[in-house]
Amino acid sequence: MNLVNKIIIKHLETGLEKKDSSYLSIRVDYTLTQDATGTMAYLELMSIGIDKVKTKLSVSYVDHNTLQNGFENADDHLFLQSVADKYGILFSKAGNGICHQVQLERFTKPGITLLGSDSHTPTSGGLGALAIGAGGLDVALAMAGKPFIIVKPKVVNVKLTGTLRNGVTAKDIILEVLRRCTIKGGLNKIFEYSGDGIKQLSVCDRATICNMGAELGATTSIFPSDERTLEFLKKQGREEDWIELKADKDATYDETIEIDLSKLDCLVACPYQPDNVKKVKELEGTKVDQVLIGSCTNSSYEDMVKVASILKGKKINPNVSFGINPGSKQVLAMMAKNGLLFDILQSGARILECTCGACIGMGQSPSTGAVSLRTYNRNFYGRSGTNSASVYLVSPVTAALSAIKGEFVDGTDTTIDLAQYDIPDKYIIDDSMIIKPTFRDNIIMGPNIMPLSKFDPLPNSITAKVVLKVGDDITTDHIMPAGAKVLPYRSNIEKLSDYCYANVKATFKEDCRRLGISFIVGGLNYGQGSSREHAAIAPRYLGVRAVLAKSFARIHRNNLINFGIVPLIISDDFYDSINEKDELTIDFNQLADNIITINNEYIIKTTFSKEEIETLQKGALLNCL
Ligand code: MIC
Ligand code: SF4
Repeated sequence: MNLVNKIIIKHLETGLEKKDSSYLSIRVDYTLTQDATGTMAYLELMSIGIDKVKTKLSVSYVDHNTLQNGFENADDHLFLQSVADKYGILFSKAGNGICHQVQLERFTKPGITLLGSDSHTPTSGGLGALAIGAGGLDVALAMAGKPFIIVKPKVVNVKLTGTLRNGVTAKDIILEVLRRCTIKGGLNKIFEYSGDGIKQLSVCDRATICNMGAELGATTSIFPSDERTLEFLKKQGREEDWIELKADKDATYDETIEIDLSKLDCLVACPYQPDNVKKVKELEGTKVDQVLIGSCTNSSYEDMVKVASILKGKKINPNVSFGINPGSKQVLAMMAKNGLLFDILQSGARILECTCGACIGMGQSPSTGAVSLRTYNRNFYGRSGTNSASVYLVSPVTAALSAIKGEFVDGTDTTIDLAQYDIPDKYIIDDSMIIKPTFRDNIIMGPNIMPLSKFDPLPNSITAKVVLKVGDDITTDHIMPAGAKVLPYRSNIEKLSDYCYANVKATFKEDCRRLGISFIVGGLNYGQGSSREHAAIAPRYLGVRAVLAKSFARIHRNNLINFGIVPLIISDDFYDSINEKDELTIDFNQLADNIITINNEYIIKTTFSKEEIETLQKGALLNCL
């Protein structure tokens, strides 16, 4: 048996007797939320009506909306803290760190299941947990004790052999997986890492790989729990959380990929997708305007040690704006104590908060037409806040070297032996910014926090026009942009919907309003990227009742169903035959039998589960509860 199946079997809600079902119902041990998705998730939790959470552990983080440019975000933080207090949830204050980094450091244990309202929840797979990203409502339901349903995944064995060359890092490994498998390649798959090559990877390296596995569209990624895992947990003072977990010697997999690490180069994901991967060498000499190090992908203490050792005694190129977000208070405190912060500051860096920051467009937008090198995981069009900028994703080693030279430099050009900088003897442990609940019923709701929208049931048939036709790989950032201006409205759908699809079609909201009810047509991998359910709620609020696409990303498909938008998979020919403004009649009379007819002739055989059909018919999952 492989490792994934070992954990799944321990958490199966319905047992193995449902072998023929294409869905699995999994018990959720832990949950996490962050502030940008959390406000909605907790409004939903409140409407479900439980006294306290039923999970073994739930944590609410504040790490995204920390630019308090007006009262809205600060009000959200208070709301989240008061909800956590009432329902028995730990509350990680702003400044304590990025959810995935803190979760890894302080909470995740090997073998647990974790559901998080953030697509990079799989970061905890680096510690041998089965960690899955989902929409806020699914996480709210998990907190209320409901299992989480996934499509039975295919398990892909990623076998790592050989030893990385100096300057080549975990980031380059995941970029290689993305180059080979693409952003569409992971749908309903779990990537399980194995092989001798994993021994050289620390838990933080493994977390980098699992984190960016989200860009494959995968359900999650996971590493075994071994002596490196024990080493990490010991240094976090959590030795007792360790168990050994690995695949059986004769384990079988649905697919296998082999990567010889000794042959791996430093890689870079070019605009505008994380799988548009080239060798850094191919871009050498290209001028760089901005370099940012951080995000939940590459902000661990180990990453910072490598960066500081490269920057020590050097100055950042005068034409480069260089910023750094340590992943957590623990990381920053250790940087301060061990002198790294001094070396980095002296190099000319701007030290930024321990938050998501520029990764979600919360400040640091690059200048017009700039080339921005980031250690992050997403380089989608417009995500940086500057549409004309080109964002490239690289390792911290490549980023630091490039910041000094002012142009792309390959990580292997470093003259420093990076292997000598390994993990510290002990991490600094101080959980004082994690607030324990007192179960007081005193929810604080600022004026920007609006009640949940109400959604009507699905009619038997809808005749309406196509409001928008888009191509392949539409991200949820396209559908519902983030950034400092928009994020404060995550709990105010009416205001938020002003920005829906705004970077794609400026008249989208107006057109939706004029049509009343409408449909969207999309290409392959519709809704990839972020887990934000707002990318379903806002279109639904504007009257969109079905999305017809060639394929859907996992989390977004679930979010669409949860909020009563019917996701329909169409053929290439049918896609080619529909245009914007076309009128379609979609007949839902046989939805219960998984048959949908368009214009009386085009028949779609859907694969909705019984529960999904009920949700769609009732118009939203909350209507079913
Ligand atoms: C992201 O990286 O896109 C985010 C912001 O963390 C999102 C969540 C959100 O939109 O709030 C994610 O990855 O799910
Ligand atoms: Fe935050 Fe960026 Fe990670 Fe999303 S990808 S959780 S915005 S750091």
